Formats: sequence, structure tokens, C-alpha cells
Amino acid sequence: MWWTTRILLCCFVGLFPYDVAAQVVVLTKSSVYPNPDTLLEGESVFYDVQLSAAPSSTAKITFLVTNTTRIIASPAEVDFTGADWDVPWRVELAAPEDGVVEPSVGTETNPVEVWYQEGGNAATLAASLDIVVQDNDYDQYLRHGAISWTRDVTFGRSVAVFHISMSYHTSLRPDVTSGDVISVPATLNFNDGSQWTNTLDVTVVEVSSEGYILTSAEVTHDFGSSSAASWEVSLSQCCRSNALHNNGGTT
Ligand SMILES: [Ca+2]
Ligand SMILES: [Ca+2]
Repeated sequence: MWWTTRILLCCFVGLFPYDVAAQVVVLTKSSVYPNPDTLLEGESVFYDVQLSAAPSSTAKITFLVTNTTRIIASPAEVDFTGADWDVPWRVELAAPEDGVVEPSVGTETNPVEVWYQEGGNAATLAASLDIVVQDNDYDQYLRHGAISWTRDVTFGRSVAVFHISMSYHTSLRPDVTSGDVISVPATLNFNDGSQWTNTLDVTVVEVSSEGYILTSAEVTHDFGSSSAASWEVSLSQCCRSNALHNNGGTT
């Protein structure tokens, strides 16, 4: 995804009107993977920055981060001269990974200001970016998940067995070990229109040293007598915007 922010900066570089020059700070959000609109901890967004016209003297563009714990700009400052004003610098805005469960659930917005300064002139605000970061350490955060299915036909009815694997942060249940069964809230929406809302009992497969609880579960659903039915299910967990969808295969 590409989009461009163009801010007009009128930079008075002399005493006379004919000395007035105008540079535009051009910020282009890069398409470097994953470059999402919402950064998960551990992810980055990239901006290519350049000028639209040559500066009269060395121009400095600074990425000023308000919350340096949550966002790191690298490089935080780039300089342009009359020789390289049109050669883009790539600036990375990274959300550092941590193991901290943030006090607020969901997303947070972190302002990043882009300042322009040319020569000895005062710096001017060129752009304001709002970088959205999502915590991945809260108890029910689904670090990874997958659903697959197998088919069973019993007495003329199509029965699907969905195999569900999910991994959570250890803060969900710090005390569990392999083989334990824990309950997590889950909603399953089957494509025959039925919905299953309950706690899902999942078996702990492994507690990894990286802070993951790996779990697995099986859910059996009777799709009725239609052997041509497409078998699909989506799984979501209460209030956390986590969602999984299986491969939607057909019989
Ligand atoms: Ca984290
Ligand atoms: Ca965190």
C-alpha cells in the first residue's frame, strides 16, 4: 500500500522575495512487508523521505517520537543537501517486542512528529504521524492459530471434525504444564448458519521457554445430510478481535 503525505513548507532563505524557495517534504509509506496499518509489537512500518526541491543549505528532517518506549525511529534524523535532496532515505518506525502486558487492552496511538529545519532557520513541523500499536502479551492474545478439518460420514450425515491449534502468552495461565486442560472463551460460526458460543476446552501441548502456551482442541460439527456442503468455520474470542478461519475446503 502506498500513500503519500505532502506538506508544503515555505522556507524563507534570504532577505528578498525572489530568494524565497519552497521545499516539500515527501513521505511515502513503503510497501515493505509486513508494513501494516496497525503494528503488533515486534513489527515495523517504513517511510521513504525526500524533498521535492533542492534546499539552499543542508536540510535536516527529524522524526520526533513522543513515546520512545513504544516506538523507535531509525534513523531519527536525515540530512539532505543540494546534491541528494531527491534520493529517498528509508526511516523505520519500529514497535519493540516486549513481554509486558500493557495496562490498556487493544490498540494505542503513538504520535510521531516530522520536523524540517534548513540551515540556521527555526524548525518547522512538516507532518504528524499516528502510529497504532497493539499489545501481544495480554492473557487471551492469540499468538498463533490454525484450524483444519477431516471428514467423517456417519449414517448418511456429513460430520466434520475441526482440529484447532492455538498458542497464548503464558500470562493466560502461568501455572499450566503439558497435558493440562484449560478453558478459553470462543465463538464458532459454522457456514451452515449455526453458532457455537461457549468456553472451549483446549489441551496444553507444550509450554515453551519463549513464553508460549501451545494448545490443541477438536470440535465436531454435524453439517447434516448434504454431502456437497462446503465446510467452513471461523473462530473468534470474546472482546479481543482475534479471529481464525479454516481453509474452507469442500467435501
Ligand atoms: Ca510483546
Ligand atoms: Ca506488551
